[in-house]
Amino acid sequence: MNIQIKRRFNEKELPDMKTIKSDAKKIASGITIGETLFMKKHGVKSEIEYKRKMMKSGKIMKHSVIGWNSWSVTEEGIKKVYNGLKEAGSSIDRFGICCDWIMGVPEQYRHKFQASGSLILNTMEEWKKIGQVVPVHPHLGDHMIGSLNGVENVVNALNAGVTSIGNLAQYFTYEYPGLEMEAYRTEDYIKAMAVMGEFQEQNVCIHCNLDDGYGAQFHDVANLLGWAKLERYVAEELLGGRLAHCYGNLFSDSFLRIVFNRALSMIDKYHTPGTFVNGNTIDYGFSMPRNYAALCSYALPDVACQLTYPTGYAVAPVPFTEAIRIPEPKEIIEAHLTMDMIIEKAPYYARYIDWDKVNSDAEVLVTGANVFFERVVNALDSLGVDIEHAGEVVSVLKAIGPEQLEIAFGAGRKEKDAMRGRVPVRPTSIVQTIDKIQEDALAKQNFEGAEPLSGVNVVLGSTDVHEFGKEVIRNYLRKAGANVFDLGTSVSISEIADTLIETGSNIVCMSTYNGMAYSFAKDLIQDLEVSGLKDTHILMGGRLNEAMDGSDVPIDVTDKLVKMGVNADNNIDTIIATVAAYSSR
Ligand code: B12
Repeated sequence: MNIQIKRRFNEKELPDMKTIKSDAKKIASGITIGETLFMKKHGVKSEIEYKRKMMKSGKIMKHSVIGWNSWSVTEEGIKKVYNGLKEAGSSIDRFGICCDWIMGVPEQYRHKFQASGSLILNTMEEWKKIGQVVPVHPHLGDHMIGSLNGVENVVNALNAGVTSIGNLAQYFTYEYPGLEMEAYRTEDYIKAMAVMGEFQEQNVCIHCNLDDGYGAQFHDVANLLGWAKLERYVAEELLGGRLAHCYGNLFSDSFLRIVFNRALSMIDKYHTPGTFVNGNTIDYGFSMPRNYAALCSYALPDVACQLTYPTGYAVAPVPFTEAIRIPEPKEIIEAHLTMDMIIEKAPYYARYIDWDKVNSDAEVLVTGANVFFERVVNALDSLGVDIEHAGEVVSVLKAIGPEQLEIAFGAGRKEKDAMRGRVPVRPTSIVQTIDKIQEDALAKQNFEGAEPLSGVNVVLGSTDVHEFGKEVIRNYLRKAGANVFDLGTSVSISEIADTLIETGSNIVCMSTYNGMAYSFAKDLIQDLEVSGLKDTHILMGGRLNEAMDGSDVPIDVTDKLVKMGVNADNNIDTIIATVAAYSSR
């Protein structure tokens, strides 16, 4: 087996599972699940209990992501959304409170990181208030577990009455540049899940958004489902928890969404209600009428599926401004009112959908997923990994990575010329979407056989976890003949400077999405000056915004970037001409 394992620590040095579990038991004994206003209103002790009631009564639940940058703004925003919906005769069941990645870092290291503009709970008072503002379930999806601060976050969240905590997926894809604590992180990760496992009977669930982790990087949906099964194996069989999945951001094929929903239910032996089906955010762009249609196109099948097969997944009306910036309360309300109409009309569609076809497509995925799962587990075993040790399993899977897993163990038939050497059982939507963006951009260029960037060295990276913009730019520049040095995601400024020196390049292309375009550019320019690289040309693209001058949401900083000398055209169609003009060939 030709597998490269990029280990960051020796997994055999992790404490054994008995120690992890007994630590978790001790920690759990000091926790009392708090009572939220939501629990009081609905007479339940957990969100899952509520979901089961709603599933029985055939009610569709609704979810919104809330991502403001301070507790006071969040508190006020939550009230505005709740009251605004109430006045309009509508409602919301759960808020996905989007915390900043800083929440995943222990207090003593936080000064080393730049906040990404989402919520940071600074005091115990703020933690306690999460469930005491309005009677809506507070879901903590991001940057709780899988980070460097999982156990502490889980303890605080459970004490506050939060009974769905994530995000299992982020262990695999989110990084904390400059803090190399992978062994610590892995132990903390599995311990945090084991603590939640202690509350399994009280219906606490471990949340995982598949699209936030390695799930987003598979090309074949069958392997993605097999990956979901691996996650279940770790969280449920090895750590005693209950896993609630979430997916959807990257599913633009409306019917694949429901096929996948059915398939996920088929591999869920404990019948844990899912957290939510996220909206298809990838199709959202800058045209509001198109975004409006995007919502309707994904929401109809999502609702129809929940009406026919209630599996507890809340549906998510994504605000129409999704591709521009973090939404304001009124935009969240508007999207809910649109979703309400969809919920009203979905029964007409549900009864004409060919559910036999949906279920048989789902079964095909399950068959593929089982193949992938078995192959991966057997391979881990033969590589000497203790497959009963959650920490060994997750760290080695992370070190192998989705690309190798898919190439070596994918369910698809082998074929030399296929992407990753296998014909997907069913290709993922994201692969189709990215291919289309690239094809459209290339169709507008006419290289006439020549490679306009031949011999040009370009350093490329993304400031954060978003990689698709970078991928498209990389493939595009390479097609034009450039030598692209791709530094990957969450790139640090020192890596950029080092690579510029090593490659002799004078061009940096950075994708940035997390609302830190200005600060990143400012720090980069300063660092390049200090390193004697001030003649470097910087191009930036993605979402060129940042919360500045007291603003709660990110505002466009294109002009500021241009003033600093950064090329902020953010345009794939002009990038070749721009790079050619900058090149010092
Ligand atoms: C996919 C996605 C994700 C995926 C990323 C998966 C992955 N492996 O890349 C996941 C789910 C993981 C994710 C996570 C987050 N996301 Co996100 N995500 C998106 C989404 C839906 C699509 C972005 C994308 O990839 N588009 C596809 C690319 C190919 O198209 P494009 O962006 O238009 O790129 C074009 C141009 O911009 C340009 N371009 C891009 N880069 C470059 C570089 C150069 C040099 C040039 C010249 C041009 C250029 O060329 C491209 C092709 O035309 C957007 C919403 C949206 N619809 O845009 C939110 C969005 C970008 N995410 C957002 C946020 C806030 C986050 C989180 C911080 C949320 C959180 N608190 O956890 C986390 C990130 C956490 C972290 N630690 O970094 C915000 C950003 C808000 C802002 N800045 O105002 C957005 C806008 C959603 C929103 N409305 O809140 N996200």
